[in-house]
Amino acid sequence: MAIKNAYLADVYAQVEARNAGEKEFLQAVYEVLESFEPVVEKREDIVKAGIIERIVEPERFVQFRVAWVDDAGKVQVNRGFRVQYNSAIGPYKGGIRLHPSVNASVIKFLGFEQCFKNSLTTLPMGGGKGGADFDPKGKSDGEIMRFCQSFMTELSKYIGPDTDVPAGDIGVGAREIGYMFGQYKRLRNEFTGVLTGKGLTYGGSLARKEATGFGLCYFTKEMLAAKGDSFEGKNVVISGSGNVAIYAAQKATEFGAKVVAMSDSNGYIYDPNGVNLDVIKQIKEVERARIKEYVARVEGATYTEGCRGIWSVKCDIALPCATQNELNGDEAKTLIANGVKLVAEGANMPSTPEAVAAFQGAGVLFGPAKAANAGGVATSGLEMSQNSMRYSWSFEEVDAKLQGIMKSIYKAASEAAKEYGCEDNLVAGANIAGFLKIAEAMMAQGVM
Ligand code: NDP
Ligand code: 2IT
Repeated sequence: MAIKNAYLADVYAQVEARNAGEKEFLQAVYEVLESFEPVVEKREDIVKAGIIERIVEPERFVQFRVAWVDDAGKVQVNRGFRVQYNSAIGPYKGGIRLHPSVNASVIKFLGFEQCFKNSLTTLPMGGGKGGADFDPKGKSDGEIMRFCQSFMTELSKYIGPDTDVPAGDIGVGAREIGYMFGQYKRLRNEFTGVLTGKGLTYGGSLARKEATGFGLCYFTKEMLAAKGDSFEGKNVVISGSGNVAIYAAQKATEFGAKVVAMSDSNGYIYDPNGVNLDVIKQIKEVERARIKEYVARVEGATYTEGCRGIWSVKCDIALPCATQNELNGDEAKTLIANGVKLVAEGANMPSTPEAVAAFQGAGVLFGPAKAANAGGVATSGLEMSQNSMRYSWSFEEVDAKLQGIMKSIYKAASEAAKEYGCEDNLVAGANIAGFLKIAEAMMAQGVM
């Protein structure tokens, strides 16, 4: 597909000129603008108010030096980022990613998508994202702590519980959030809900750890139910073996499916009997080791070097839960040839545009990240509510709210797709539904 509308093509050309070479960011913007053609035709008021020109430009972008001392006494320098993308409907909200591939383009694509995702959750959260090109792999606990403290010393100048509330993403879980929270509290002399994904002893929410993976399966369940189908008896392939992948695997299994393959950046395991999640959790959450270890502990499982090979494993449902552009057009065609019926994105932008087009062209049900993985940030929103009330809900209460939110996201995306003439296209539906709420808020608040 291409952007045919002249006005949208102009907006995109401007974005391309201003952000030359930022390929992930341009990819994310292109996909969204492409789906706005029916909106531009229907909503002259939005065009007149310059909403689309404004929404593609972040409100604020900060880049900073993060210096820290490693265990050998050597000074290390990383580059930190925070993009505060859009605050029309609430304080900036979005995760922090620690991975060597992090750069301005990656942070801006994630921040841009976060705005629409957060809007879809129905909760009052604007969009933001942050991170650093720090590689947590092989670092000692002390090194992780010193990095997180240095990172927060600078980040603390820009965030706050009513301004911008970061959380986890790749490379950032409860341990890193703990160190960052501690540093913020110390710097500000203030105990507030400035971060989400906190530990349960200091303001974290039950079910936040599980929320993205569980939410992905709740969303997938809605997609299947709309076609009179369910998880029962399906073979599922899940890429990654981090926070999102593990809890997606757990819920898919609870729903009666069999998860036959999972991966990390080195390779993938295949287990025809269905993955043993206790073993995966032990390897990944406790030992922080490689997934390769699995085959030494579980009989009948095999390991293949190279993570992309996972898409050659035959399955009914594929849930990419690792990283952006991890599933390309050729890999999509392999999945289709092997009979895949549904793909839902746990990671952010895991499917390339060619892959998305292949799935949609072949009639594979496709659940886009902005909608399908919104359960994590939605539960972060619930953590913020609990922090404001100085109260905690039970696991069951949070999980019930999460299920309700995922249902409403599915409904909003599928209804918007229908209303704007692209029935069954959840990519367009999620983009449009998420956008319209932000657009209304921006128009009400005046030009800024
Ligand atoms: P984790 O750090 O817990 O796990 C990431 C997983 O993806 C690991 O298995 C990792 O393998 C793999 N991975 C990361 N980078 C690459 C890469 N470049 N190539 C191949 N594999 C890679 O992160 P999360 O599970 O939290 O995040 C996974 C995805 O889900 C990301 O796209 C994130 O943005 C998205 N997401 C996360 C949410 C959350 O609440 N955590 C919410 C919504 C979306 P290895 O260990 O070898 O690096
Ligand atoms: O991509 C995402 O939605 C996240 N990493 C979660 C963000 C959050 O604020 O919980």
